[in-house]
Amino acid sequence: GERGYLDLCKYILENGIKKADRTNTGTYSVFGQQMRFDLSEGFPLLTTKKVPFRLVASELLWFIKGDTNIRYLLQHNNNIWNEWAFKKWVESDAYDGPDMTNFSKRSQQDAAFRETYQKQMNRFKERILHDQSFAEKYGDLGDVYGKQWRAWKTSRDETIDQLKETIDSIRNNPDSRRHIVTAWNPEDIPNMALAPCHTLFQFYVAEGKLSCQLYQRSADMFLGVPFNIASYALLTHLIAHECGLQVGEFVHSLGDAHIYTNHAEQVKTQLGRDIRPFPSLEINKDKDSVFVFDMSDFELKGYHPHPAIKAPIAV
Ligand code: THF
Repeated sequence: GERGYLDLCKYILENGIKKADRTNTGTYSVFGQQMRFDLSEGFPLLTTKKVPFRLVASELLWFIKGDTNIRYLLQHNNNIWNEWAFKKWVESDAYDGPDMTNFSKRSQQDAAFRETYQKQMNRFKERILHDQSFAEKYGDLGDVYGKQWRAWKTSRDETIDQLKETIDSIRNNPDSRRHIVTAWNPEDIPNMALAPCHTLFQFYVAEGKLSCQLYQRSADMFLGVPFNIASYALLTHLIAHECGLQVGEFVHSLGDAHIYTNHAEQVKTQLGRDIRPFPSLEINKDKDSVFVFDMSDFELKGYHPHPAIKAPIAV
């Protein structure tokens, strides 16, 4: 449960190795950890800080649709993937605005630059929303999650709908040990804005309950992980709902589990807060397929978290 998450954060702050990373931010890092959440005891949306469920849910629906373009996210007022598309845009030949090299770092350190950056980012968002051909070119993140889940390309030029096949196998052959979806497609990685962090997940059916385990190769404990936990918990609920199963456990296995050095203070604030009961999730009973849900089909009951804690995302 949430205690496991907080204990792991504490363990990483106290025992993590100071390690450089792709984003040049610096992290405290450990390798190989696991958390477990019993989904029958409540929906695991952390309560020691407010986690915006709306953003978790719209991102998951975007994956499920097989969409890889941030336009859908922007239409749902979800900004969590903007930086990665923006990076591709400002590094392209077509971009002729002010220099945006290292925009993430510089905007944290330089107020004048931050203003220029925000102006460019807002223009970028407007164009993605209102200019279809611009959106097709620069809103797309490449062969990221949605593509691999729904339309994995084979060497014989066929596509595999891993998510649909996995749901079918849960229904038709629940005892199978092959209910697996993988986003880690080595051939496609050069064509992704970011290599998949949540790499592979497996479902397990026993005693009428559906469990899910995720292997996450790289885990940003403060910003990403609370989203990832809630996202896979929601996916497990949706598939259980479709397959007529109860929810079991979400098992979260982590590779490089890290806390960015510029999140350490925020984590300490969070560690000082007391845990509250998890909310419960209600799903529209009139819909019976994972592929037809929209935002209005989910309702969280009894979510009373501590306030949000702001932190910069590493790009
Ligand atoms: N990059 C890094 N460095 N960490 C990640 O967790 C991560 N992701 C996705 C892709 N790249 C990543 C993006 N997921 C937030 C949360 C999840 C994200 C990106 C950003 C975030 O900033 N959350 C804020 C709220 C933001 C808002 O209100 O708009 C928060 O306080 O939770 C891992 O999948």
